[in-house]
Amino acid sequence: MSQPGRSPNVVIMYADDLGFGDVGCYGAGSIPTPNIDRLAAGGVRFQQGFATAATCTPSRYSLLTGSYPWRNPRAAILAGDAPLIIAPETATLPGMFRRAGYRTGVVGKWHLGLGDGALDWNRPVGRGPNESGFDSSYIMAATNDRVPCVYLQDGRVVGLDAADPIEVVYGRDALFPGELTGRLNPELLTVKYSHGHDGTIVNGVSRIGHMRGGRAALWNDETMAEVFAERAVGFVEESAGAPFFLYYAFHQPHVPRLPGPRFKGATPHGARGDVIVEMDWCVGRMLDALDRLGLAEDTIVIFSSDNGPVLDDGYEDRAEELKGSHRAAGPLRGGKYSLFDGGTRVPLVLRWPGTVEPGESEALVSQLDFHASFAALTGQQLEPGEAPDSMDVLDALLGRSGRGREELVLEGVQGKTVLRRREWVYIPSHAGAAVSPTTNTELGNSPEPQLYDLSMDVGQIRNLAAERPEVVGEMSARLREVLASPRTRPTS
Ligand code: NG6
Ligand code: CA
Repeated sequence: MSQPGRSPNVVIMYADDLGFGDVGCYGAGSIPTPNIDRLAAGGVRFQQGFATAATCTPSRYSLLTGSYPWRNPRAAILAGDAPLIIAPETATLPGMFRRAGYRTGVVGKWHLGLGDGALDWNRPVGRGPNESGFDSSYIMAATNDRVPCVYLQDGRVVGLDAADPIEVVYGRDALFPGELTGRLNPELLTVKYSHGHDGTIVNGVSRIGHMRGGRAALWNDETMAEVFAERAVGFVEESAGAPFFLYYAFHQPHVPRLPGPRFKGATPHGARGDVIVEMDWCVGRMLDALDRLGLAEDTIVIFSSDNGPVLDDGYEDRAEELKGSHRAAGPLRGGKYSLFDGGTRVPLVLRWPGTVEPGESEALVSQLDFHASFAALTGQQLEPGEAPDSMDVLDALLGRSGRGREELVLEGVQGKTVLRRREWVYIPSHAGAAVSPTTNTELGNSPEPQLYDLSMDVGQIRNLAAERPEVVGEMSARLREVLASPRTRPTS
């Protein structure tokens, strides 16, 4: 039977490629993030909060469906014109909130695909956020480095001039006649690319993919933070009075990093640091709005990131050169794309003033668990097959218990997985480069199995696989079992 539920508003603010060490409350000394720090000071700061994967689309898929990403072969970094990867019958996190009587909205980065293939951007694009449980949406389709560089509101491109239709095509050689690209017109670039990103030039920056037309609808990278903040705050203002769920997905600090003028020079680390300060300002806008509307005590605010950090992700913005002593992943090894913890262990803060005691938690929790946990909070039973891997760790999320999960599967890239169990991390033998030649990230691939004891080796330096073959044997059998099972949440 359902328990009588509560219905606080829930706002999830979700950074893109922000590392475990990238904000003040997680140890960054040279990137001022007063708003995220204020959020953390009033809430629970998790030391072991995880995204499910080391890249965006898989992590977001898990956040919104309560399923591990490796269950869906299409949950991999998507092109900007990819079809929606959330199947129509899938129960989603916003759908669950909607069932509980919430108004639901998404603002910011989507990157889960739109439509069913062969998209026409000049008409309603078909299936997307509004068909996945959100009552309203104001998004970018994919990433800020992928075309089309336009906003979509409730499935329509914003500000499109019918006389200048948009066309989008992916494929390196699929140039439109006369199109200006990074590859052929590098003299036009204000930010140069270091790898990939040699397609259509928009605002002096070449992107992945090719587009033409839609000129009146093109976004301005330097005002994107304000545009999304405006919409996110607007959603809260319009919803005040009924419970709401807002998924506010930032574009920072993903490449290309183009802060608004007032954030340029905010840190000694160049654009990467500066856009983190800009993102912090966005967090502040949201917290201020909740205060102004008298909603702070009725609202659970979560801040987290979709995957770990990367410095050079394809543009020459000097992130590596200017990093100084800043360690984007903090004490963790690896970063975005990595099987090591730097790929998936991210800042995770939850605040609910008056209900949740501020503090720090060592509980192992995953973004995967929001679905079952908030279903429990709002007094709902999950339907059969709903959120099959999401666990109710509400007590841990609300800081009432130090016990979260016992085990968690983590994904690097391309469905390569790792098993975390209590203090142990087991990384099976995986083919591929040890270090990415383009991003310079330690990927965690090795022909040898790896085993780390995080209780004494948070940096995953000392491989204990040879010393502890019995742990390797158990964990490898368990990982195979989990990967083969249709659900990992116990049914009772
Ligand atoms: C990679 C891009 C990278 C980034 C990533 C997706 C190249 C060479 N690299 O393919 O720049 O866009 O995809 O990032 O094109 S994510 O955070 O959305 O997963
Ligand atoms: Ca990301």
